[in-house]
Amino acid sequence: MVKKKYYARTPYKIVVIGDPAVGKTTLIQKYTKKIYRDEYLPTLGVEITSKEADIKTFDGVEHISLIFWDLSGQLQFSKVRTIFYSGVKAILYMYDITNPRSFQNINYWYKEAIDNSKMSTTIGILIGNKIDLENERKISHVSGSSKALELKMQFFETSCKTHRGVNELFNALIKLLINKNIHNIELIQSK
Ligand SMILES: Nc1nc2c(ncn2[C@@H]2O[C@H](COP(=O)(O)OP(=O)(O)O)[C@@H](O)[C@H]2O)c(=O)[nH]1
Ligand SMILES: [Mg+2]
Repeated sequence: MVKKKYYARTPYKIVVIGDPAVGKTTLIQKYTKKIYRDEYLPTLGVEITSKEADIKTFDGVEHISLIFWDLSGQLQFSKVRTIFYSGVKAILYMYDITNPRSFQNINYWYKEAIDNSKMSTTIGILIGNKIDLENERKISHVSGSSKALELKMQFFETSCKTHRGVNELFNALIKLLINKNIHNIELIQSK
C-alpha cells in the first residue's frame, strides 16, 4: 500500500509566559538556534521567532512552522495583551526552579491566560527551568508536576544551559500541536 504523502504548511502560534529572568528568551533562542531577532516590535515589546520543521507522521510528512511570541524587556503588558493572545495555539508557562516567587506566580500567569485566550482549544505546558542549578533548587520536581496536574498540563524540567530536557519538551509540544500518531519527529528541514 502506498502511503499518502501530504505537505501542509501550518503555522502554530506559541506564546511563552512567566516571570522576568526565568529563561523564556534563552529557551526559544536555543531551540530555534537563532541569535538574531526575526522580527522585533519595540513598540509592543514582543519578539517573534520562527522555526520550521518536517514531521514524519504515520501517513506522510507534515511541514510545520512554529511561531514563538516572547515578551521582551520592560513593557506594559496590558497594552499588548489582546494581540499577544490572539490566535494562540499553545502556551508555555515557565518558572525558575531556584526562584519560588516565579513558581507561585504561575497561578497569576495561568489566570491571566484563561482570562485572555480560548483555553478550551489551547495547549498548556508547564516548564521548570534551570535544572543545572540543582544545588540551588527550591521547587522540587514533585511540586512542579503536582502544579501541572492541577492545571491539567504536561510538565517538563529543562536547562537552557546544558540543553537537558529541551528537545523532549519541544517534541511533546509538536505532538500535541499536530495531534497525530507520530512515527518520528525529525527536524529534517530546519531553517
Ligand atoms: N543557569 C542557568 N541560567 C539560565 C538558564 N536559562 C536562562 N538562564 C539565564 O537566566 C537569565 C535570564 O534569561 P532570559 O532568557 O533573558 O529570561 P527571560 O526574562 O525569561 O526571557 C540569563 O542570564 C540567562 O543566561 C538555565 O537553564 N540555567
Ligand atoms: Mg526575555
